[in-house]
Amino acid sequence: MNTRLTELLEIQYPIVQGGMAWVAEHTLAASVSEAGGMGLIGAGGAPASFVRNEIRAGKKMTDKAFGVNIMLMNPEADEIAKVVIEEGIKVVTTGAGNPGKYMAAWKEAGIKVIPVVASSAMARMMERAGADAVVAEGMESGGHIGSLTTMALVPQVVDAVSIPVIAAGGIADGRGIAAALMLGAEGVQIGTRFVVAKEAQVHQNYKEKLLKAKDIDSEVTGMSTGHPVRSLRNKMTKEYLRLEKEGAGFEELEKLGLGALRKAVVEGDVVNGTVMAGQIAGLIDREMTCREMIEEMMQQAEMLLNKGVR
Ligand code: TUI
Repeated sequence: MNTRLTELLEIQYPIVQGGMAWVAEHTLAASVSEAGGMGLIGAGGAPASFVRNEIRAGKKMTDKAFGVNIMLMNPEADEIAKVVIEEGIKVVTTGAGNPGKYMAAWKEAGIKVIPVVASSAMARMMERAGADAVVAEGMESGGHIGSLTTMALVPQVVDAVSIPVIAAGGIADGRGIAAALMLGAEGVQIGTRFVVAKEAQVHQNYKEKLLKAKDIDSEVTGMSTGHPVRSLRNKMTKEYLRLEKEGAGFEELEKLGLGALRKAVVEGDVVNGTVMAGQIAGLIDREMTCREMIEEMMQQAEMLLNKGVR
């Protein structure tokens, strides 16, 4: 399937992998790119040196291009912005902020820049700043979220800009991909489903919690701090929400959140850690390789788009 996005990124399928902190390491990124999508290493909250090592490890696994997602609240975002240039990365997506100040240097280096946006105003601003495409990410997504749903956000962003739009949030199968294309998107970003990819170096406890999750099992914490985060309900989210209700301060809440994602993804503590996942987790019930996932999703999407029936 060809869209302006597949042309822009020179990929076979219009599927971009979410830049998930801790989860999106070089093995996952290389596997998604090898399977014909655009894999990404998620910088998350990691130091620039860690990101550089991940990039180098990814290059050893594949000759295909993969990108880097830069979470802009990372204290080392400025250094990571330089690392992607030095390492010859061709695609950068950004999250949780405005990447405007890096845009000129990235464009100069020939990098395709794809900011994640949560509103049409932000999409327009990014287009003016030189973005090559945008990811319109709805609040069905896991992790840090905006306030609009994918269904409402995507067509409004599509109308607001003329660059390609990538839909994200709540997409994990061919039906979601077909629906996103119907809304005017030219590609999709998929996160939650790739967490349970066979290649994903994620603790088995995390994968199992996600595989068992039902549609109503995610919760949004951090509304009061201005950093809303969607994750699967557990002791951690209950405690966080209780503290928020009691009016706990920003510092106390941030302290509770700090390191909690790593605790779940790497150490497998899915009770006290943060198990970020999107609302579509309920649809995902088995581990598959990235290639199996991508081929199954694209086959289903193409059948729906060609025939208009399920
Ligand atoms: O960034 C994400 N998802 C993330 S980042 C993350 S790491 C983290 N861990 C704990 C607390 C906070 C973050 C986990 N998941 N998605 C992309 C995204 N970006 N969603 C929403 C936005 C966004 C929101 C507001 C982008 C820009 C924006 O406004 C920009 C501005 O500053 O004007």
